[in-house]
Amino acid sequence: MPKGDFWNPEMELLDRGEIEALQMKRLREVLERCERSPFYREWFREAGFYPHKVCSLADLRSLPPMDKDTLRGGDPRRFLTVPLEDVVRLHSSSGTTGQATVVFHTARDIEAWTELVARCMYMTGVRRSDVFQNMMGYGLFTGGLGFHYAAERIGCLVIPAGSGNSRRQIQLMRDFGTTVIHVIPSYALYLLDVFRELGLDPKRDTALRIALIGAEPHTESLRLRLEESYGFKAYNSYGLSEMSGPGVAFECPFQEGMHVWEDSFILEVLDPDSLEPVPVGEEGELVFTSLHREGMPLLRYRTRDLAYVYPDTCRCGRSHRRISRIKGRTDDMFIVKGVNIFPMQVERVLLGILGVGSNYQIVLDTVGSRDEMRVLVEVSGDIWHGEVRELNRLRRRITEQLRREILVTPLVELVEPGTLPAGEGKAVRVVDKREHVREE
Ligand code: DLL
Repeated sequence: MPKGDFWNPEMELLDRGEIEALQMKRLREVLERCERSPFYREWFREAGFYPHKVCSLADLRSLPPMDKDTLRGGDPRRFLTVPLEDVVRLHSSSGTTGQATVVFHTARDIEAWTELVARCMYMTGVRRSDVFQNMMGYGLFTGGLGFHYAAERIGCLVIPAGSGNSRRQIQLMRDFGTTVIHVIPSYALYLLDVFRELGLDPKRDTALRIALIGAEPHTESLRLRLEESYGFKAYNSYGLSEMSGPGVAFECPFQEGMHVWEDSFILEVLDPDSLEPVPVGEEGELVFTSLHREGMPLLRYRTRDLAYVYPDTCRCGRSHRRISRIKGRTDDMFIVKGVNIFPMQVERVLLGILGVGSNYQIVLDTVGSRDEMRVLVEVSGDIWHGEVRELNRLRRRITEQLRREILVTPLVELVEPGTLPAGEGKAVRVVDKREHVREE
């Protein structure tokens, strides 16, 4: 039961020594469990890794880290450490089938995840008297259901609004006195325009007091702009579907970095090239080991996300270490409207379409306050010099096939062969001019 300012004081108030002892105990259990999975048995054998010999967290480092490609390479059921009958749900990373990674959950996994997200929400001040409007997509994406269950666990009145449908979102907020929203930051920014169009001022015309924002990179200036315009406090929320989803790291009321729940995850910050730990305070790739997942534990999972660990302890009294905002990624994935997209998905679609030439570029921009994704596509010479009707048909076909693949509708512009930059070194496939992801 929650006490005072803490949802789970027993876990939240562990000191460093206690956290590390608990991690070691849980790690041993996880490693033992992993030996039931065909994938891990093979992974351990290939690496010459003997789980029962692990006596310290440092010993875990003799196991090579894994990444999205490890997960994608074959049947995801081979990671299971329980019979399939014990699995009650699957989720996958936002994005689409080609790139999605599937994660299986048992009932106990869902329970542990719910508790973690409830802990995050409660930490920011969400209480049972709140009206919580969940403006994130429900479904395979973990943002919707992850928060839904947690908010119900706290006892909020939950409005499962889902994403999109801006006018209705605003109507719901006003009709039911929404006090807390869960929203993608770029969408929260866009919604301000809709408030304006309706002649409304969110500060005056809503009861909003807290926003939980995450699932995509954003800057401190974006947060401040949202806080100022809406009159709420906005808390950064980090997670990834491979580590269950949201609830991995979250800001406390001091809003200085996100606490990683180290009773549930082992955090490593590694140099992405050497895979050696970087000194505290230095930026590196976040690598997580899940400690509470029973169905499909993941060991040393490379997130590709870059951040650093704060050297000092937080004034809030929690010793769980804090990570900075996500500074970028080591791969070329980008996120538009909360959806993870790889340039290679775009390329695959383009190259499968007759009439598409040899070069393309993805340009991301902020228009008004919304993300805009443009795909510039060189077409073949005969199409370019042919009929306008054919060009329009090709543009529609590309748009539709891209939408199906990446779940976002881009603006497709067809350009003359030879007009896009090419030839010098690596192709620049993505030009990101968006305000909310640029470093301030
Ligand atoms: O985005 C889980 C989530 C849902 C987190 C709702 C927060 C709120 P995926 O779809 O698997 O899961 O995408 C994970 O999104 O590796 C980061 O690159 C990025 N990301 C998530 N949260 C943040 C954040 C969910 N607060 C990928 N800041 C991660 C920056 C974020 N990037």
